[in-house]
Amino acid sequence: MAHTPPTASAADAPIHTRHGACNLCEAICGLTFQVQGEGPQARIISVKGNEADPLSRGHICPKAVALKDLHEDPDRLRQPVKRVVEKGAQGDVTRWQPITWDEAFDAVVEGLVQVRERHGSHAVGVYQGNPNVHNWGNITHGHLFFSQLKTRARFSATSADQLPHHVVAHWLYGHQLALPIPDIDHTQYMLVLGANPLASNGSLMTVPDVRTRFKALKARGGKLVVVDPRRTETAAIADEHLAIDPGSDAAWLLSLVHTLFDEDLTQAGALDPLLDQVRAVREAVAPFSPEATAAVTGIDAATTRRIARELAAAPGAVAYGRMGVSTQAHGVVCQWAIQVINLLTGNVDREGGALLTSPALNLIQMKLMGPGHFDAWRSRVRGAPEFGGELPVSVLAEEMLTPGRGQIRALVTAAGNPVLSTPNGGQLDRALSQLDFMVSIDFYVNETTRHADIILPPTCFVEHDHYDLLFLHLAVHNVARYSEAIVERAPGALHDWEIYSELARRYARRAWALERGGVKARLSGMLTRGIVGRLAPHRLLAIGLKRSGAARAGLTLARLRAHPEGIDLGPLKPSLGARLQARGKRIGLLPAGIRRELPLLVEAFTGAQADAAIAHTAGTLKLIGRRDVRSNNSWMHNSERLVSGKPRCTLWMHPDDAARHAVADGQTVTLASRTGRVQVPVQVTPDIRAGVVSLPHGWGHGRDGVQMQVAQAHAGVSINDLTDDRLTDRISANAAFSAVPVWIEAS
Ligand SMILES: Nc1nc2c(c(=O)[nH]1)N[C@H]1C(S)=C(S)[C@@H](COP(=O)(O)OP(=O)(O)OC[C@H]3O[C@@H](n4cnc5c(=O)[nH]c(N)nc54)[C@H](O)[C@@H]3O)O[C@H]1N2
Ligand SMILES: Nc1nc2c(c(=O)[nH]1)N[C@H]1C(S)=C(S)[C@@H](COP(=O)(O)OP(=O)(O)OC[C@H]3O[C@@H](n4cnc5c(=O)[nH]c(N)nc54)[C@H](O)[C@@H]3O)O[C@H]1N2
Ligand code: SF4
Ligand SMILES: [Mo]
Repeated sequence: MAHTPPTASAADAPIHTRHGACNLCEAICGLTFQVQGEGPQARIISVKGNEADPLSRGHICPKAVALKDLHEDPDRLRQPVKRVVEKGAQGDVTRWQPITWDEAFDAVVEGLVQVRERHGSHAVGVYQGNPNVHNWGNITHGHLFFSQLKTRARFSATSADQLPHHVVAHWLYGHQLALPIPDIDHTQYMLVLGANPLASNGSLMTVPDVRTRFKALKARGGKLVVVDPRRTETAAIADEHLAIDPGSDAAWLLSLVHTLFDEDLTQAGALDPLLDQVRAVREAVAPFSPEATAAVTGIDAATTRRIARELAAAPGAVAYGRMGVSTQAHGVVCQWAIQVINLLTGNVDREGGALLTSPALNLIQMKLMGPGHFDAWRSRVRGAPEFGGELPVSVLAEEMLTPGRGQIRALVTAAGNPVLSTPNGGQLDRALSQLDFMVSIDFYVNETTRHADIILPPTCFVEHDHYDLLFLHLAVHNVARYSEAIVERAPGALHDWEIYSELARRYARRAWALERGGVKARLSGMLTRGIVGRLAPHRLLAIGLKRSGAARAGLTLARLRAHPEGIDLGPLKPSLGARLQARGKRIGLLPAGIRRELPLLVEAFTGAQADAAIAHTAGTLKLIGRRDVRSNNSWMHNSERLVSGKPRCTLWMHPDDAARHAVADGQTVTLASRTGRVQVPVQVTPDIRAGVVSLPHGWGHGRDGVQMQVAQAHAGVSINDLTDDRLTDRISANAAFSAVPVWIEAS
């Protein structure tokens, strides 16, 4: 059903039903809202799962209802603000002064242009946070502004997350977004490493209602195996749980590949004719027998060999690894090995294995997203490689703190909270306070944006329309879904895309003389920005559907509007082989970056060094993360209903470790690392591997100047005050959040 037409907006005003989606996490559940009244005063009175949604089938989690809280949150900024510091008797007092949009845009452009004029374009940095990929207006219009900054200092949450997936997809399949998605609804065997979809609702696997899908997998005789140092919600419902030692997954995965060769289990299936360098992989993994790596992984050789056999024998099996194996020292090797396992067992591009999706608007096929490039340049201070034009966020603070040409002196943060979400956030916090100029596009004064000179607040999710440009590429079932805004925005409020459009326009005018290229190139840039900038995302969607051929097949914007619950486009089908062949491409199984890396790991994973490393870390604990279904990274803790109940920011510790450190359940300890220390209550539980402790991320709202009252009352501490910007994936420099050495300090 489409929007019911507006009528009145009093307290006894009629109630309307509106269908939309939830954009908080990758599950993108279909929602049904009850809205009372009309116009900006309308109130959301209920949020439920939409049973008619072909993907989410009525699923919902507690966070969806908090979309209403976000809409009503008195702490949410509704007008641009400027930070004013006044000298008071007790020291400096910071005040946020409301300003007009006109003043705000001019101040932002002026602040950025001045830094660029004085220090060069790379002195202006950009950090784009996670909601950028959940809010389509940022994807359609953000680049109009950011591309003009002509800076290499581009950063995003990608390098605190899934970067290794993109590097491997780029190497193996020729495109950063060519990510085969587990066919969870048809597989007979699923090996899950470092992911907890029961809490996260899936990632790089858009899978609403994952519990029901796992149940169905088991009901049809399939098997679920979870590899995680913690007995997670997902591990608890699995057939088998292997509590691996954090950070050692690469060794274990290499042993699985080793076993596939060693026991003659490879059968590459339909993609076999496209595979190159199979023998080279066989040779490269030869040293990593399950017997040789067992000491490092904590998984005995017989189990490893059995899992390899089970994977090879199942009629449709898939290995899937996410955060826990991405954000560690060997993230790229892990993700590479996972693809190799799926390829060598014939499970890539096979029903029940891992397949590419067929979204109505395919960013790869339409060439709207580039294939990616790796190591085309490196960061100034540490020499970390770029990927796809972005540098890893682990180097952001040092690029601000280290003097010299190219030092970052101004920053734009867009829908991100890097103080709480990036490694060694405490250092970044200090670095932000030293910038010459900072602007944040965000609706909260939070741990990061409190450093901004200007904050530009966009509308919130229920106030704008939505088409999932990205996550429909990652869904376990093909659907197309467009939904209108649920409630009308307040007068004068701007959507993210409008903010970018206006910033792009004003920046181009002011920075005309700084732009590279001749007058003609600059004019054509202005023309594109002028045209695209004025087209709302839904107009671009309509054009995209026409260009992609989807409209000809009946998928017009009008039809999508008529079906806000979504249109079922069917299960995943093999297409990767055909797409590669069409481009004359083959799959080189051993990319140069991996060929160089594996020999360097032999000692650490199998030799005397492994034993030495184990002995060396004996005095410390290994820190890992944790997600809870009621949190959403760092920014939904201002909803009372999501933070009520027992505090969740606790340190999980195994009873053996608690006994060794003489720590009781509930006791507050000081946990320290190279980068910082926090005080946190301990939760003693057998559901974590001995020697490992776990803290959730996204907490730590107690910092001065944060203006989120509910979150501050449930502050918790930030795990990223302990994680380390120097601990990164050896290949991509992605943040390594897993297995950070920490210790308990005597208090
Ligand atoms: N409720 C909720 N849902 C979310 C989010 C949220 O914050 N809250 N965030 C969203 C985002 S942005 C993302 S990217 C996804 C992430 O989705 P997931 O990848 O499913 O995220 P996690 O729940 O963090 O799962 C990571 C798991 O890895 C384990 N782990 C840690 N270290 C290691 C290791 O060295 N080896 C192995 N094998 N396992 C390890 C942890 O114990 C944890 O269970 O979730 C999304 N969904
Ligand atoms: N130790 C550790 N650290 C982690 C992780 C972990 O598992 N462990 N997980 C990592 C992962 S997977 C991720 S994705 C990152 C997330 O890292 P970030 O993206 O930096 O952090 P978020 O908490 O998602 O912050 C989102 C910000 O966007 C704002 N926002 C929300 N919606 C919108 C919108 O529509 N428009 C605008 N303009 N702003 C909006 C919010 O107010 C908030 O300030 O954190 C990473 N950090
Ligand atoms: S699982 Fe929850 S947060 Fe994620 S999309 Fe669905 S309702 Fe929203
Ligand atoms: Mo993420």
